[in-house]
Amino acid sequence: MSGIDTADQEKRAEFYNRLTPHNLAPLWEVLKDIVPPEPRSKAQTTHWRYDDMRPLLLESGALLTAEEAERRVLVLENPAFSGQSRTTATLYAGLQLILPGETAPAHRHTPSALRFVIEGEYGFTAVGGERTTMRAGDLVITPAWAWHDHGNEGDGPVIWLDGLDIPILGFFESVFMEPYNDSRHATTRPEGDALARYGAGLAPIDGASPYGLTSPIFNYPYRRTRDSLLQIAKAGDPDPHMAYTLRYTNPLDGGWVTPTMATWMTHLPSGFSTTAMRSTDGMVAHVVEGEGSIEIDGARIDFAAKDTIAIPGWTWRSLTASSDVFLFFFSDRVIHEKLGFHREERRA
Ligand code: 1HN
Repeated sequence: MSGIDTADQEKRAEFYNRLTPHNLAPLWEVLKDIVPPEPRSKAQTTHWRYDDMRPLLLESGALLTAEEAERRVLVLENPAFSGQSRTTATLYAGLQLILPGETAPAHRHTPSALRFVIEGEYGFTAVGGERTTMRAGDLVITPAWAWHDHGNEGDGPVIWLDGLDIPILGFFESVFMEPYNDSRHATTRPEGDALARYGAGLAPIDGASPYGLTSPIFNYPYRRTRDSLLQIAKAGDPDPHMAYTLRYTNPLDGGWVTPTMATWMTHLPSGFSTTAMRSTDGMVAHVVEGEGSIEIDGARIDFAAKDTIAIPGWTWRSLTASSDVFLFFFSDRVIHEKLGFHREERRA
């Protein structure tokens, strides 16, 4: 409030002081901050280079086992939220390492999780009694409250990007977990069962969704995703803003694969640039293949394969590919849509 004289200001300040012991505060002093004309993300644009992270992650592998750590992960912590295990305002991401022969013990928790596989051949995740082998580029889902453990039956390190909705559930003070009574959950179905039942344009004629609000498919293989993107690239020009983009879907309802996190993949052919757009959802971008750059509110980041970038909500973003690029994204868009405040703008 400007243009008031000192005496009035002092009167008001004195009034505010008398409000405090009553646990009261004047809205008019903060109204413009708590409800601004445009969303203002507190998150910072942040770039994690795989070349920097990988040696540090492997160093952690010499310091403690996956069993000791329970989950041996380096959190991609946004500098705006130091110490809070947040990558964007609402999402958590981390790089997880499993060395040959190790087990990340079985447990379950209220947060939903996704894994985007970066390297390694013989890593696996078991979800609710079914195992899936984790190959580079695969999207693996662990639904809320489903038992899951991870292992590595190869002879090299297995590394993936974890994405969880922990800060969202944290806001609702609903984060909790339970350890399983054994390091691995018993296998009750053969590998590939879920993909056969739900991932072939088919679904069981009887029976409810086995994981409620989460997709019953828990591995979306990169081979299929990549093939689809290359196939649609044959059929027409890339969209000016989205290039070639397909979202991962829950086959039972056509919606997003988890109740909180939206996931999609974008392919930019070499030399293509997108026109700037912005949306309210904060996102994490991971470079699967290729090199290029992303401009976020005018600041340019040059990226290489396996890098990860935090993109705050409501920032203008545009992409340029200097080779054929494949980018994996996850964001809190599901929540924005469900609560009716998702907004998007595209520059002409
Ligand atoms: C978790 O359970 C996993 O299952 C990864 O691999 C990261 C971060 C916080 C809490 C639980 C996993 C996690 C996590």
